[in-house]
Amino acid sequence: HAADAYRTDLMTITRFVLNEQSKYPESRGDFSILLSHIVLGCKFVCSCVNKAGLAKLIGLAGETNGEEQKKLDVLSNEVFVKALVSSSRTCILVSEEDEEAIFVESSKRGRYCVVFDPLDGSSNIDCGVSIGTIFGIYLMKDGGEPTLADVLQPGRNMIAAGYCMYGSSCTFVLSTGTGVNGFTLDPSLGEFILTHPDIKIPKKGKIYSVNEGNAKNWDGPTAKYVEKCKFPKDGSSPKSLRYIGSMVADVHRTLLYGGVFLYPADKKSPNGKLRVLYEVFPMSFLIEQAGGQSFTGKERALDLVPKKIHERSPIFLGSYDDVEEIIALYAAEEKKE
Ligand code: P6P
Repeated sequence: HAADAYRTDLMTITRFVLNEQSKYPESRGDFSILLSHIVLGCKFVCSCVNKAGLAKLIGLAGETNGEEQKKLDVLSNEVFVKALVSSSRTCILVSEEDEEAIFVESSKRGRYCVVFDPLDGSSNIDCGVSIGTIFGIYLMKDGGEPTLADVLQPGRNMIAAGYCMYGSSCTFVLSTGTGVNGFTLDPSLGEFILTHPDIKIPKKGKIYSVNEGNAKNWDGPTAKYVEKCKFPKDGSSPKSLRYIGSMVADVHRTLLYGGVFLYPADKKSPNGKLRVLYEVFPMSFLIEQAGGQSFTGKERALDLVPKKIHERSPIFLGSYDDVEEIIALYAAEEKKE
């Protein structure tokens, strides 16, 4: 029985990636080494986040108990930057926490460019809501000196993307371009074990996920779509609203249960709120690899070509058929103009 097999034949993330690598005989194992450093960072952050609740008592990261302690998102960022640099497989890092891109010193340089949000949704830590690390990986465009052009590539050029969600369990979801797989941390082993092989998002879902508090500022197509979710005209049941306000948690639910997650543009923020490189692209990559789609209101999200490393974009991602309805509403609006 499959479950028994895994129970004794532990498919760890390391083994899984090495299996993947064996499909590319010319591969020198660089990606496996890079990923193992990302996984190390996630294990460390998982351990800190789980203690965050205790921090008030024992003054761990994120809380001040007299002397200044680093905030958890700053600490997480330092852990990931140091882990990625020490892998000697990266040349540029873009972090949500750093205004400027980090160019790795030449003696420690590799071919990969990693864009990441070390602790997305960190404002939710104090109330125990799930938060996460989100990352995307590009190969540098061509040899020679790394430049910003190596990270200002469309999302479709990513070779891998994933997130690690720190919630009731620590779940690592990864795609290297051939489907999506989920791994759960077994704290007793300190290993991520394959628990969600070959994740596929349902073609249509019963959930919509958006911050309804912004409804006053939505454009026509978004307002029309949400209205349709609440008051369907075809006699079908209304969709349920689920909004956690932590992108990793909302996207993880969408990936597993189906439905659609929206962070639309609005009058106050014409490009929405979420960042292209390390929120929109990695989540869009995963959703497409799981059979869904992701749209910006104008185009396929992965076709966007970023001009700045922290630029934002509206995002509508999830079940293929649900996003198709949103695309049709924006197309109809386009025709009117
Ligand atoms: P709002 C968290 O701050 C975050 O960056 C994402 O994780 C989340 O999806 C979004 O912002 C929530 O934003 O405006 O609904 O609170």
